[in-house]
Amino acid sequence: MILTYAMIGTWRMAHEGLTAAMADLKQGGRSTDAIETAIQAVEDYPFFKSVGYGGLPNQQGLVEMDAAFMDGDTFAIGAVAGISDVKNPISVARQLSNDHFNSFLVGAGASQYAMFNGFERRNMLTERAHKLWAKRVKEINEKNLSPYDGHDTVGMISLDQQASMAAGTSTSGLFMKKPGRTGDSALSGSGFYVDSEIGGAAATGLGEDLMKGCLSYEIVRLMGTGLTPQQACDQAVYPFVEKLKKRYGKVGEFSLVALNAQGQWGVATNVEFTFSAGNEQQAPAIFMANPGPD
Ligand code: SD4
Repeated sequence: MILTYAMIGTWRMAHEGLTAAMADLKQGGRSTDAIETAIQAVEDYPFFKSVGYGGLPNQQGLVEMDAAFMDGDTFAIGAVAGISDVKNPISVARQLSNDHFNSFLVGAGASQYAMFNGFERRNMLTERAHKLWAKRVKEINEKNLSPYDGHDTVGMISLDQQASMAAGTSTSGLFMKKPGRTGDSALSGSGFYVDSEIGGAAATGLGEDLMKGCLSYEIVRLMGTGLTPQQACDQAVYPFVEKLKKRYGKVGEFSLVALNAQGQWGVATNVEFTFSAGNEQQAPAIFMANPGPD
């Protein structure tokens, strides 16, 4: 059966934005708008500590964010990495997707673009995030710990009633990262990918390892051979996790979500993982996925 609209998003934090965006999809809203508004809601909420306002700062106490937007009809992509002082990185990424040149901007160039193009500026460091950062700095110094602890991305895929799909991601990246460090979330094929004729996928987890496998693209490619989203997630993710363990010696946390052009979804993860999803048949809900393969 063909389901006419659907969305999936990583983590519990996706749920409210996704639920509101799905109500628009039900009324005939477009996937591109659904992705932007749903991710904006996550960016704006101060207590999601790894995305947008209230996000986890880098080593120097500055919130540097990565975000990307992809239109599954045209393959247009816009992305920013290491952007700061901008309220909604996803909206900057979406606007950049309209340009054939200069569609992926980093660091000061990305922040300047946002400023010159009238995007709302905001100091994204909340008091709470600053306290977490100061506590972590103290712990690292006292106990000689690895600084890298804590990171999550909101990644979403959407299908609308016109059969158009879109994808987006947004994150403040790895807590205590070095200034300028970029993960997978802004990288096409690694953090996200979508083709309206097939489906889309998005990732969350340790970007340094996720980008070794280009797993979002691989999931879409496998769905294109006729696999269901769940089969494609299983076949792309678990063998690669094993390969990395064997050949690289270790592997970070990986969770990927996928949605196909029929509105069915799938998930693969090597940690306990929550996600939000819904389609025409099923109201948006929060699901829990256990580390696989089963
Ligand atoms: C990154 N993939 O910057 C992001 C962070 C993340 O769960 O998703 N963590 O590496």
